[in-house]
Amino acid sequence: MTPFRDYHHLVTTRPHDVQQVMISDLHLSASEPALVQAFLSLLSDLQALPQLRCLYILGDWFDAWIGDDAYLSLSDAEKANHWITPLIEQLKQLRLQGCDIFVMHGNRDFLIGQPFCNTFGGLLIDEPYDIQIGSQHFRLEHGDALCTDDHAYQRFRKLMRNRLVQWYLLNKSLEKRQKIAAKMRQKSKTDTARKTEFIMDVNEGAVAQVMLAYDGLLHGHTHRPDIHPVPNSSQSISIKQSIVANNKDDTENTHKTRYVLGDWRVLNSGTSREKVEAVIGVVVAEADEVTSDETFMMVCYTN
Ligand code: LP5
Ligand code: MN
Repeated sequence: MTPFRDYHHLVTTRPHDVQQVMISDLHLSASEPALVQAFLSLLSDLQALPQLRCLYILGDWFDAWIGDDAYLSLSDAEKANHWITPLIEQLKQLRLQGCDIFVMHGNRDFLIGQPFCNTFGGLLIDEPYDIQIGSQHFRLEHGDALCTDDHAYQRFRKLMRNRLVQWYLLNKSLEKRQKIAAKMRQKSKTDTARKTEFIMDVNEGAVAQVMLAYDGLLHGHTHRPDIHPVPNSSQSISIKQSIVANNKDDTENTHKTRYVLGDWRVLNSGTSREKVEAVIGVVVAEADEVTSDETFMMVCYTN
């Protein structure tokens, strides 16, 4: 049974409670119109939420981003027919309604710049990004930096995040950049086919380390949506002592939580009505108005 709640339930029964929404790994491209449509549907749903104040896009919004100029340098006529333009229009509308839009880099779109985000009034944010949800301190990140067992990827990441390398790449023509991106995709495909699932997941030690200062960690990238309890290492010694002393395991209060957002999936690819599913994060106001607290939950969004 899925541990995630149904998103439309929230829209129809608790629209006034939804305050923030977190998504990642949409991998949007011209070649997957069903995903683009699903994102537009989500944006239209979000516009109907009166209390929504933040939308976070936590990386890999696009399947491959070769530079803002690929879109920004187009003529008005070209932009008018471009698949990205309706997204910008809907995001602009959401922004006008008072919702802040935060964009974080992923491993596919690390070249997104603030100039592109300016087209809809969004803000490019660095990872990790800290937010407070109720009494909980959350860390938001894409998730690829936590996959420390994937040494080949970490070397590639370090290179791609180097400012000088990015400057060098961005100074190449768009055609050349398209070719480089295609080569990278091809190499990544052959490499990932050979890597084990374990290597491509987050490293538990890396997670424990970054979570020392947080109550919750929220990331995407691994395409394994789930909710994981993480042992609270600062308390683990005293818990063990307490278990030994009292012969009772009071671990209930001793874990933090790692939430993994899902990638956006076309469920019935090739059919006339393709359905998309995505596990997203939602922050809702608690029913108790006295505390005016907020809670994070993972919900399944379908269109
Ligand atoms: O992407 P995904 O989820 O399948 O796999 C990732 C890791 N792969 C990547 C590489 C990207 O997919 C490449 C696409 C980027 C396109 C846009 C950028 C355009 C910028 C350039 C513009 C000029 O991130 C994969 C991980 C996996 O997640 C799980 O975590 O394992 O890592 C790899 O596969 C890395 C490889 O093992 C090593 C590096 C391959 C790239 C070599 C480049 C050769 C081309 C040079 C051309 C001059
Ligand atoms: Mn990713």
